[in-house]
Amino acid sequence: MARKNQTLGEFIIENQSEFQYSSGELSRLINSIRLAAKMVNHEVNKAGLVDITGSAGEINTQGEDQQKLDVLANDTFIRTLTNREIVCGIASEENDDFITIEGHKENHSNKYVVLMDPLDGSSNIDVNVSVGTIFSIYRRVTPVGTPVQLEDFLQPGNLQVAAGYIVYGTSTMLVYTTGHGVNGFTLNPALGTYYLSHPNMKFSEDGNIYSVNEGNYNHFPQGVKDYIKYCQQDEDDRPYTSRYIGSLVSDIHRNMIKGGIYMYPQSAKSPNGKLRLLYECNPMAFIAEQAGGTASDGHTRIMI
Ligand code: AHM
Ligand code: MG
Repeated sequence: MARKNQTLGEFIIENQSEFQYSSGELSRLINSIRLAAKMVNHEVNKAGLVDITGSAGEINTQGEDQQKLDVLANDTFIRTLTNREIVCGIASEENDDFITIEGHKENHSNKYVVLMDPLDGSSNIDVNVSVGTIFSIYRRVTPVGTPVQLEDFLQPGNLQVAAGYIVYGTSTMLVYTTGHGVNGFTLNPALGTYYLSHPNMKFSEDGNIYSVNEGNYNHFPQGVKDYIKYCQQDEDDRPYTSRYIGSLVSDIHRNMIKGGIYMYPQSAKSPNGKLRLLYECNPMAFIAEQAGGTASDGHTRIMI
């Protein structure tokens, strides 16, 4: 039973049994993510004070200019998860290939793989706008004790066992689901402890926000253009309000709390849309559905 203001540590222990495979491993994994998120938060908060903003001078596997903080967040999450020998594999938006963790233990029997976007929206860092981390957790499908394979990572979204995000905003929050609703924890930076501030998060039924990069409007499919015009019409409770940060985690976090829709449709620049299925769409879809919302690619449910 979630109690407001209980710590994330207490919450994890008390709710361990809700998790269908309940071996304690997933709890330890969420604990490691909580630790890495604290370290990344510490670095993000120093942006502007020390030389960590701007480009790292590399292009990542997605063809994008890596920011210094992308690299730092990526290293922090990978190091924390690897050192604790808590997972058997990691795939990151910033790495060309997945990482196999063999472990030092005699019977390295970790069952989970983590997929992550370590610092989403990082182009916003230089201008002091919220960024986030997104993670998605699956049980491996290949035999325990053997090196992970690509198929352990390329699983359909509906097989996720947990997913979450951290938003580094005016305060830092860790929000996650294991398929039993969504809970949000706010970091008290003085104590380094997360407290349950948003139990059982649900999309508001009567939201009036739409979030989309309207700079791409001319290239959107006709159906999307019609929908945007619908949002803008003077009728009933419309026009709706347009809010777009350009930081997926923050945009969805706000829309979940206030009620609204987030869209990244295809455009000339991004014929398949911009968001990545494994690192962004699947985890955010799991959270959205667990919060009473829906997540679609415009035709079908994302979590298939
Ligand atoms: P990133 O993973 O390289 O940071 O890109 C993903 C981000 C999302 O956070 C955001 O919703 C979207 O890209 C914004 O794209 P655009 O600037 O084209 O509107
Ligand atoms: Mg991203």
